[in-house]
Amino acid sequence: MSDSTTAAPTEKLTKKQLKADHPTWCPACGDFAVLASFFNVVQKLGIPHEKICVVAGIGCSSRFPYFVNAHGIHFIHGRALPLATGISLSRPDLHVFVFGGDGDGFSIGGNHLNHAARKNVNLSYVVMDNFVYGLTKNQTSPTTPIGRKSKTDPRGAIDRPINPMAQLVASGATFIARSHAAQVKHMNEMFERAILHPGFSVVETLSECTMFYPGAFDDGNPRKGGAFELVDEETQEMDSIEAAMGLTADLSPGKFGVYYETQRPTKNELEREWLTDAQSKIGDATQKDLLRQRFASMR
Ligand SMILES: Cc1ncc(C[n+]2csc(CCOP(=O)(O)OP(=O)(O)O)c2C)c(N)n1
Ligand code: SF4
Ligand SMILES: [Mg+2]
Repeated sequence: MSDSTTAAPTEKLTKKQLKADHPTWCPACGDFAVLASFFNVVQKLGIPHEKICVVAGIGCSSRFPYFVNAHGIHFIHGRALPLATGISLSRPDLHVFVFGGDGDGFSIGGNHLNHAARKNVNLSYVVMDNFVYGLTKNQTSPTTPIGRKSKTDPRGAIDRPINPMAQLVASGATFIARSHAAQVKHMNEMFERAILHPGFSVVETLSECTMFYPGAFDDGNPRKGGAFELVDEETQEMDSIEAAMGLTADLSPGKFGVYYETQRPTKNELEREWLTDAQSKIGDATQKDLLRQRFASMR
């Protein structure tokens, strides 16, 4: 999402300036590490403070904007991406970040995810996947594994979970990565690359819900006896959909790193081109004039 990312900051941004309210997540919730990583990377990149905009839907993970001292909106469940799209298109000078959970992104908001991705809207999206609905206290989510008991599936989940990385690859996103909240260095690297990518970048970050699904990601954590296996970018064809799809077959714990990376014009660029062209053809028409004309022609 690097349209104006590297603009020189007027003064060095500190974590103290970026921190807002004290996070209200449960002790050891994986979301703390995601927040800390976001602070690290934004500070490292020197993004001007007034250019940061954090958008979220609803869920524990979606509380994110409260904890960041920047422009921020806590919006409707599953609707963060359409709102963020509007912000990104109308304010190309801002760095738009979207944070949310597996329910917010893959269930109620799944449709919006596909469209924001295929349009290659210039923003960065982090799905904090905990395989459960945390905020509403333990219901089955679209990523919950079969057999896992929850309030909505007391005898164990029966529906086949979605494959988040396969869905993201199919969606048309131009930067797609996967990380783990217990691997801070790796998460920092993925977030930094996502932010610097021009276009729709997305990172699925496994973030443990210690309250309702403890141990969910131990198989991807070497400190808990699991394996943290990285995508080999030397041998992987990074802009191949087929190669990326190949990686998605390995679900649990799966591979971590960048699955897919390509360059395609962003919706921001294409829309700007269209507007400039239309304005030049109609004298000095404002964007409002163009909109009025368009509506008039549709009557
Ligand atoms: C339109 C609407 N439907 C349902 C809800 C209830 N609701 C709030 S958060 C949530 C699920 C949150 O799960 P997830 O997105 O995975 O976030 P987490 O809490 O796990 O971080 C649901 C179903 C709501 N707030 N609004
Ligand atoms: S309920 Fe789960 S996801 Fe929500 S704050 Fe607590 S540990 Fe984190
Ligand atoms: Mg969740």
